[in-house]
Amino acid sequence: MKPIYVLNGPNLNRLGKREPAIYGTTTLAEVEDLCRASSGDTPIQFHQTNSEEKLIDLVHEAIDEGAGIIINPAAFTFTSLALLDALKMFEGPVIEFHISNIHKREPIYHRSYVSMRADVVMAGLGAKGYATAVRAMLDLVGGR
Ligand code: DHK
Repeated sequence: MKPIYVLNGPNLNRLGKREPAIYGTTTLAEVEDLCRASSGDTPIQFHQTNSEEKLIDLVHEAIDEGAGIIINPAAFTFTSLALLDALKMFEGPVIEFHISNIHKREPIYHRSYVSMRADVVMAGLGAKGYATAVRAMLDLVGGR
C-alpha cells in the first residue's frame, strides 16, 4: 500500500511554543503521533522543513511513491508558485491543511496558491485536525 505524505512547511517545527493563541500547544511530534494513530494500516510519510527546495523535493518523492498528499505549506502557501507547480504534477488527492482559519486572519493569509491545485482545503480545526485530514485522505485514496 502506498503511503500518505503529510508535509509541513516553515516554522511548524516550533509548534507547541509558536504563538499558542493561534496554533495551540500541541507539538509537531504529537501531530505526527496523531497522524500515525489515525491511518490504520496505511503507511505515513511525515516530514517538516523550513526549506522551499526541500518541500518541493518531498512533493517530487510523493509523485513517485505516494497515494495522497496532506500539506500544511505554512507561509509558502501565499508565496510559492514553484510549490504549486510541483503539486500540479501529483496525480493523487491533495488536501491543503491549515491549523488556523487563514481566512479569518490578516489579508496576507487569504490568497493561497496551493488552493489552485488542492482537492480539499481544511483550515481552523487546530492541530488535532490533522487526524481528521488523515481520515479524509483514507476515504479519498480508498486503499490505492
Ligand atoms: C501556518 C503558518 O505558518 C502560517 O504561515 C499560515 C498556517 C497558517 C496554519 O494555520 O497552520 O498562515
